[in-house]
Amino acid sequence: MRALVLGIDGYLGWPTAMRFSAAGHEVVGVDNLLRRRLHEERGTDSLVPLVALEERVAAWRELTGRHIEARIGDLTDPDFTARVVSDARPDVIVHYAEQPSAPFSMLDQQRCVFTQVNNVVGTLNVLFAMRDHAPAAHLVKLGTMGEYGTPNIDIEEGFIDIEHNGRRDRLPYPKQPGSFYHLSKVHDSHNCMFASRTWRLPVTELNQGIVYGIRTDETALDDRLATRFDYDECFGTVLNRFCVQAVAGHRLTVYGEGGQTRGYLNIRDTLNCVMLSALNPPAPGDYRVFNQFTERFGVLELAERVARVAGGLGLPVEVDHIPNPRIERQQHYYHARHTALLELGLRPALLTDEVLAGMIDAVSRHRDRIDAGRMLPRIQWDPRDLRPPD
Ligand code: NAD
Ligand code: USQ
Repeated sequence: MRALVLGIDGYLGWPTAMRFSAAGHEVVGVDNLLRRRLHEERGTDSLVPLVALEERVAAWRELTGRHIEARIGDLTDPDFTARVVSDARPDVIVHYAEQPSAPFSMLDQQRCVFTQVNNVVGTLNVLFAMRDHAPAAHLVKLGTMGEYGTPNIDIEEGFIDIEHNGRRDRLPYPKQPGSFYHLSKVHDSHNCMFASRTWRLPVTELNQGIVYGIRTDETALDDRLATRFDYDECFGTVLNRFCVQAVAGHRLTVYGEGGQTRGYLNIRDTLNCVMLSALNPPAPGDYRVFNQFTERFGVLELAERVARVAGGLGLPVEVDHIPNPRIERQQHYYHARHTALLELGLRPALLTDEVLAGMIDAVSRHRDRIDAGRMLPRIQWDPRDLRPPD
């Protein structure tokens, strides 16, 4: 395959590009380095040191003899996006290139508008570029489980059969997202579904849960191939944050009651799911949705597991309940179907104590880079709840 990876410099994009390249596919990638810029702006940084994108690509070539072509540019620029898609002539486009942080999108009006414009306009430009230059290409678009929210009924994979006033139909599953970021993904989903139906584009939407993990087969080859690993309140996801907090000896920051239940998956499974989707494309005009996670956990349950495993490694740490800066249900029903990827052949890498110990160990190697001032959240969903920073 010729694969175009959008967001190649990101947490998931870089390991994905290497995985496709390792499997013998041709890879072109695009990034505007937004994620690195936002960290600079906020004074935060990846726990794992990162080399520049061009150095990553050069190291990959030096170590494997394989070439990845990386292009710097912004998908919100329609001419750039059209040029990239036209030049790359992709069979598959893996689209990660968005602003992925819910707290960042809730910071203020400017960050909210930026997130929605960046994500929605970028995706629209990709869809138009496909229509004009690569209508047979398969779009694998990263959505998120958070699009569905936490309804009091089972969550299906994208669509639900509904009977209403004696008639039946299969309709898009209702969306009740919990942040302006998650809303941007809902808007994307609608645009992708419409473009797929209207222009006969094959589209797979991967409604992904929360990703954890630090290593893949390819990132482990050399320090220069490492992917980013964040633990600040904006860009760090919860399990990655808990592992860093445990190593730093910081009380684990469970927001509120901790009954918030979500789907989770190992970064290794993100790569497997994306590859399985790419190798099994839908027909032209088909828009399908896969829920991409392997296990569900409550936040308190995760914190308690991290504390237990860290304690066993000689890192005693306590679990703390701090006021929840988000507006979200803290005790709720959560049961989401996730069988489509299993049926395609996914063999999940589950979160065993051994995996958790491996993450904590990998984090420990960079303990001198941990900024303890970055553990407590300051961004409030409702600014009337503003408290002075600790
Ligand atoms: P990331 O920020 O590390 O990666 C996204 C990359 O896209 C960054 O390198 C960024 O610079 C680039 N980018 C953003 N806007 C761009 C633009 N307009 N033009 C060009 N490049 C642009 O984020 P991630 O954690 O790797 O997430 C990747 C995707 O997966 C996102 O779409 C996110 O919504 C989704 N997702 C992530 C998770 C998770 O837990 N990490 C879970 C579910 C869904
Ligand atoms: N949480 C804590 N303590 C913390 C951090 C978070 O209790 O220190 C709680 C949050 O309140 C929330 C849950 O943990 O209930 C998950 O938070 P998160 O920051 O790990 O994840 P979220 O904001 O939902 O966003 C992340 C990614 C996003 C992706 C999403 C998948 O940043 O890109 O879309 O996970 S999902 O949640 O399934 O929508």
